[in-house]
Amino acid sequence: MNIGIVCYPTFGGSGVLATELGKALADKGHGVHFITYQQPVRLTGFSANVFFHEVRVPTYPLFDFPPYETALASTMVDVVKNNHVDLLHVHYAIPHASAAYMAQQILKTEGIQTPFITTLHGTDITLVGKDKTYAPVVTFSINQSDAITAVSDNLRQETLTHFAIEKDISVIHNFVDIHRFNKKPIDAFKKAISPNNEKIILHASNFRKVKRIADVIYTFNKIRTEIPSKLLLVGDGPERPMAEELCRELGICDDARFVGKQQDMEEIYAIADLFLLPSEYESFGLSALEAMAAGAPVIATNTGGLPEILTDGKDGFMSSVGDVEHMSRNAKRLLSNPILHAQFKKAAREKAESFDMSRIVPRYEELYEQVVKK
Ligand code: GMT
Repeated sequence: MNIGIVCYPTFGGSGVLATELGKALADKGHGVHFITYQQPVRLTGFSANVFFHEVRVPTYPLFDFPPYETALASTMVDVVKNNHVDLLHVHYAIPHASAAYMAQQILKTEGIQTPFITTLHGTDITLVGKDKTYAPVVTFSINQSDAITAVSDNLRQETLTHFAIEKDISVIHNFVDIHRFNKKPIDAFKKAISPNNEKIILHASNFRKVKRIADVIYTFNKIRTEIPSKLLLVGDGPERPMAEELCRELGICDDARFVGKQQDMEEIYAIADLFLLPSEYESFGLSALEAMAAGAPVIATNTGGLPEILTDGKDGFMSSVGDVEHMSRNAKRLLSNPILHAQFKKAAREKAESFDMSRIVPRYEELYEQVVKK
């Protein structure tokens, strides 16, 4: 099958998931055409079955806001016509689903039937999509999709609660390549971060408000009073200056290290003793799953789809949003007890195995078969 994948090319979870899905499909022999404004960050290495089509948005003095959605729809039309694309799979509703609908209508006028599938990832529903400015278009384009998927039961429910959706939404959870995330820690790297064998506490995100980065830092500040530890912060985004300032105020700059956006996440997860994800909301929490695949227990909030991955008290701990006292207490309990920590590490890895790509990717393939046959 030839599949057009539309996604954000950045480090965000939806782009990462879409890229990993495309690579997995290409490995299984499908032709995969990525359509976006930049090469997706996780699209590295060469595969004969992978194609990248850049969406160019010509500027013009009249445009205060260059019309990306129009350029995207036109590029979709071009890619479908010239590459015998069987279906379009768009990740993140805004503006990808409405652009796909537009492309579909244009193609129809030329006698080409191209179904499109919309995968809802989270903030396209829970934050941005709900905004009155976008909601009518989001609702319409989701309803026009030939199939809709959501990355967790929770996100499916959120979508049905906040939008008038007339079609079924299938839940297909995020997945992970458990082989890729099963790396042995690189000693030199571990030593660079924790020279005296301090515990390594990891957080990775796009540093947006929803991630509650301040809670990461407050939790760590409480942990370090009892457990010699280092905080490793991976990623970048609008909350980073605030986070750096907070570390300065608390006087913990020597123990908290900001390393920015990173490619080889499997090497980083491998040295982590614990992963912190105190988000306000996570539709799923792909970073938590990747950490678990690397054998890092997770301390997270009991929000959104996180309870669908984590089992409280077995492979991680869950707390109410903002309860840094509870999060730090659980972290200290885990990090001060090597036997308990080892049990959690094993359980985290086992849990991640149930989300391995070998189990989840075929679900997308089945869906593709269904919509193409319709
Ligand atoms: O985590 C982010 O803020 C990025 C965001 C995105 O859309 O790029 O991630 C969302 O999609 C991921 C992949 O499906 C999920 O694992 C994340 O939980 C979800 N983020 C939120 O719901 C905040």
